[in-house]
Amino acid sequence: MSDMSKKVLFASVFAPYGVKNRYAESLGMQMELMNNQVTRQQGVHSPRQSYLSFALYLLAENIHLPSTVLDFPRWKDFVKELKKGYSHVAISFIVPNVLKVKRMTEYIRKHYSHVKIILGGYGTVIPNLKEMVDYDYLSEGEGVKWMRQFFGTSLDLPVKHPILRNPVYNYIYGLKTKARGSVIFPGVGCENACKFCITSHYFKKEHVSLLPTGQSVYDVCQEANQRLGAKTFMVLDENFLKHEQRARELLQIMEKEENPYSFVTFSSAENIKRMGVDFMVRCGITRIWVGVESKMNLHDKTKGIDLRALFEDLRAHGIIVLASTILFHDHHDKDTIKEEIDWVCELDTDLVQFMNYTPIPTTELYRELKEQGRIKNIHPRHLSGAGELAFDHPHFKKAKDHERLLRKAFRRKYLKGGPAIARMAQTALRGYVRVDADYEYRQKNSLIWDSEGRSYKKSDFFVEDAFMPKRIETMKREALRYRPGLIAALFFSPNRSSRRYVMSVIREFSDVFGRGKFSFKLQASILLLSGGIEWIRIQFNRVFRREGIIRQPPVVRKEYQGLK
Ligand code: B12
Ligand code: SF4
Repeated sequence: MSDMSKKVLFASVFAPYGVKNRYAESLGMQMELMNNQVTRQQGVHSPRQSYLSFALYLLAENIHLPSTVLDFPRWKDFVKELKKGYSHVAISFIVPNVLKVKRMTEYIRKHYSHVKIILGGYGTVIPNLKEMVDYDYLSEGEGVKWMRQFFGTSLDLPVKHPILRNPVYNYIYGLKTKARGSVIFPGVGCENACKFCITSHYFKKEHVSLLPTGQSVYDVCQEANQRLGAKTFMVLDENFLKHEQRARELLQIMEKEENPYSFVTFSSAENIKRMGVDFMVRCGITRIWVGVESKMNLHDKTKGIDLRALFEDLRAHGIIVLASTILFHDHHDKDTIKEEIDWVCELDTDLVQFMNYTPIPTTELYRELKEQGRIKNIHPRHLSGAGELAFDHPHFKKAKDHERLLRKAFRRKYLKGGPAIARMAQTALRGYVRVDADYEYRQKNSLIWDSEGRSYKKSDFFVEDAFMPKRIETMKREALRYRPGLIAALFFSPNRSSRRYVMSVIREFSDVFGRGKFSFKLQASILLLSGGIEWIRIQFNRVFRREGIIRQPPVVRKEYQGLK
């Protein structure tokens, strides 16, 4: 087949998501992060966001052939798209969506027998995939290199990063707001090799760099800023701060250009500690996802670290902390699992992700449990981390308990900590106040930023820090963005302690910014009203035994001419 006759369709699995049917489950399968896995059980307070299937756009940008990305298609969109004529269909999928892929490939085989089918993504780890799904090629691990090799695109070309608006949608208290950010994926995989971690094992316990330098990350920020006006970025790199040189260079360029972008990213506790909170604030990290996993400190990344103190320090400097933890370790029984949940809640982070321990094929955990004969015969469609355990647990045998305790953990965090939105508002506000005061102090006392030592040090003469006022301005804006939602947070609070807490945050805002202008009061009233409508809709959904409103991302279709 000549290049002239080749055209690739890159597709995600078809909608609906988070709806139980012949092809997938509802539990844990919404196309949303916050509502599905982080602020679950927070009802009307849960921010609602959906993200694109990033790999598709990245792959389409990096081959020399023409292609189309079809993201979130409904079945009829997929069928219609195939009629446009493709030589290859490349599908990205994760394990629990395997039956959707099966349906897609069966349809292609039946109606377009000449089309070659390529599968990629984490779903490819399913051991007996070939018995379930009929495909031609399987791409395991990093996909850009694989695709370029497969289609004969030069491997010497630098990776072209897609410029994408993120999230796809954004609702706060039921009100649709404009998405303003973008997304960057500087690398995939992680060297830490925690035994349960599929994102490490999938890339052979290595980190594969896509944007290796601070300059290359900054260039993507610049392009996204020019094309979309984006100033904030979700950075999908498992351990962003581990790559010290890149992070430092990124900060140096932002300082030189006096152009402070902000980032939401992931890092392990050891790397946060190493890089330090001062560095993170300067670099504009506004939210960090940290795996704490268990109070038993089973993983090297948390050993010897006082997590509570670390998180307190981060929050005091305006960095919102999302701690993720695993339920149903072997050492968990009906008492210790509660202690573990309480321990995570007491870490007092803004957000917590709870997930059931899930042995995904190819991980060390899977191998260990397999050797012990403890892997249960559960269909991959159930491997979402929110349902029945896929292994025989010494103390929890009933599937109902696996679901129930996970749900309870989310509820506990909500009832103890109050709405996440109020906590994030408080962190952003306190950070702005603190960082501003620290800046004033440093300027008065001639303390200057030492890039090498990643800390402030005394200088013999005064040096103006022209960058920090700009950074502080972004922090102020961030804090103010949360403020209008606080009245709704108060009104829909679940209990008296939550109401008291939200009220204290409202007062803190008034102390810093005064009572607020008319526009703020109008926004707060609108959110209260839209929150009320959302609340009624949630109750209505509960009548039908759904946890809440299940939203679907819109179909996204994008054509690519091919890399020149
Ligand atoms: C963003 C994300 C989401 C978004 C999904 C956005 C979307 N439209 O799909 C949200 C938050 C909605 C989400 C939801 C879920 N997710 Co999710 N998610 C991620 C996350 C954090 C990043 C994925 C990403 O985009 N990375 C950036 C891109 C560039 O990298 P990549 O996807 O790895 O792609 C590279 C290669 O894998 C490969 N590749 C990928 N696809 C293809 C296709 C082809 C044809 C080829 C050649 C190559 C290829 O090439 C790419 C470049 O190298 C990963 C964890 C992680 N850090 O990777 C989890 C992850 C993918 N999610 C996972 C899971 C389980 C879920 C959920 C079930 C909920 C949950 N329990 O976590 C739901 C399911 C939703 C659904 N209905 O499908 C698991 C998958 C495990 C598995 N083995 O299947 C992961 C790995 C998290 C984890 N550690 O458990 N998720
Ligand atoms: S540090 Fe995080 S990303 Fe890295 S291997 Fe451990 S769990 Fe996975």
